[in-house]
Amino acid sequence: MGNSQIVAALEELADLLELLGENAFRVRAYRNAARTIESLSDDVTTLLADSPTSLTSLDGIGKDLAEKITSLARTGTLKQLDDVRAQVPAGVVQMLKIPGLGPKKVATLWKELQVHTLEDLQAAATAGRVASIKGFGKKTEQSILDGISLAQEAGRRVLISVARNAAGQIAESLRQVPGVERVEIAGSARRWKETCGDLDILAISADSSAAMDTLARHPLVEQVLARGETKQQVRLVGGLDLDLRVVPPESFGAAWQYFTGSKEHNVVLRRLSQERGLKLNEYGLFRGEEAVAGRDEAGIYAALDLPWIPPELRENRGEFERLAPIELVERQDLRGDLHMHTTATDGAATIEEMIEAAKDFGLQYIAITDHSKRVAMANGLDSTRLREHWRRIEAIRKQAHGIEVLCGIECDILEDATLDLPDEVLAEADWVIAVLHYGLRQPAELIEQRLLSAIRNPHVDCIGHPSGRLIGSRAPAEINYTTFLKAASDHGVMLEINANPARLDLNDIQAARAKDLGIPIVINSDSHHTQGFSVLEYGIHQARRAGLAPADVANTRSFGDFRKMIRRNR
Ligand code: DGT
Ligand code: CA
Ligand code: CA
Repeated sequence: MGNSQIVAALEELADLLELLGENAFRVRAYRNAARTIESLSDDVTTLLADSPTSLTSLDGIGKDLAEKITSLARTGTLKQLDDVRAQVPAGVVQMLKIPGLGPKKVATLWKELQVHTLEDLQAAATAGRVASIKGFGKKTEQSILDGISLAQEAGRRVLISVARNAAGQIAESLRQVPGVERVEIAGSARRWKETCGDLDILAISADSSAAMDTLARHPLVEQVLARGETKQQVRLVGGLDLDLRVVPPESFGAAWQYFTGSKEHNVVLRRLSQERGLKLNEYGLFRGEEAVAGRDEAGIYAALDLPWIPPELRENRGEFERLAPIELVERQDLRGDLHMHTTATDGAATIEEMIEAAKDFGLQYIAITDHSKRVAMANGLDSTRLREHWRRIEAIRKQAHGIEVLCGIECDILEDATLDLPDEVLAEADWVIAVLHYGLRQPAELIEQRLLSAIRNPHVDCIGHPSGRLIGSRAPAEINYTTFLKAASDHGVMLEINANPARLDLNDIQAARAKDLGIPIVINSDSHHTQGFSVLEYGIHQARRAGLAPADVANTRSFGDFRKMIRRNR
């Protein structure tokens, strides 16, 4: 077993023991050991090969733990883990994925209510039986109900960042294999869908078995699920599956098109083929026995009188009606980033460091937008601290060359629909993003009131991450997008696509509606450290999925032009 699998096994053991009521110190010892292994730069297997007793010299690892880790590293199994797994139903383990439920609470639910599955728990909560347990109120019961559907999804789909990362690493190592001519990512990861169910990779190779051997041995691969002549399916560490298909060069384009999907897009494409007396499948586009296209993707679209359609648009959401060549925004088009944090609130870098990092990233202008006071756990700014912060930014930006810096604020829209800072302070800003952080579960009418009153405030320039969702862990606020988008359009308020891969908020569908209404979109990183700008890529692809051209994205403009578009400057 590799280190990451050992870490996962120790974590699982700690969770299971805690569910079984094991002594808290023992449980913590396993978790600490997991952290220690996680931070090792060497493989445990290598350490053990050097010296069988080397593990006990590590922080917090005694003889007993060292034996367990050795067993995991050498045999991939641990008897104790198998024993405790047998004592805890799988459904109870799944309950740990419900946001806000730790092992202690789950153990209580399991014991008190005799629930063994998420469905059991859902039924118990619906019947009000959860709220009747000591330490669980009505509120907890409701949040359990909300969380169950998230828990049911968790583990099934991963964020696009996780998917692209894993697929990218694996594609890169396959490209190094002798005989491999070409490797490409397909499926939802190529379409940059916000979550992916599994990964799909295509290769052209004279020697498919060499490629498959390499995949089987890849450090990210936990298990080979199936292997044939042209197809291999593996499970990655963390549970994501990956399909590798080795295809001949003459049908690569057809295969890439087919396995990129989406299914819905492919259904239409097949119908268009049939209407022309052609047959389309993953081997090519055929008239009778004769292949009319298949080597490259563009050839297939061309044979059907279509422009090549960018993968992000292949969802059968109107892409077949767009006859002109499609121009979508690209990473290089982006010149500014209007949402980031510093050490003044919950960022990890100073104003100077963020400016320097933004410049290194190639940005021409930024806005520093720390939190307002309501976000107390992030040390949010009140009027006095905010004004001091702005004075500091003004002094620093005078010294900064080659980049423009706006004095901004990420201002909370409070639960009562007022803003977290007084108008006269907001009036002094260069740029105000208003956001919902708290009260996301309010009824739709209240959410609507909050968003509309923020938009009606003349000092608000932009609404940030409108729905507040965290993909897979926090449900979006219930927004009436019709009135929300109309108001933004009427008042000249920009809307953000927050590029954090767990947010991607606006989502693709709402961003497309915003475009139709002519609302300028800003794609922002929401960086909290100097490496944070790289997520802009995810925002760009979400914008592409929404069909946004460079002209639809305000921060593709020059600084001068962007500044003129800001509501307060018009
Ligand atoms: P995912 O994995 O759920 O995030 O989504 P995809 O789109 O990657 O779906 P997946 O992995 O099941 O299949 C990859 C592509 O292969 C899919 O987008 C389209 C194509 N495909 C798979 N099964 C079918 C099918 O039954 N009919 C058609 N037309 N295409 C299919
Ligand atoms: Ca897939
Ligand atoms: Ca697949």
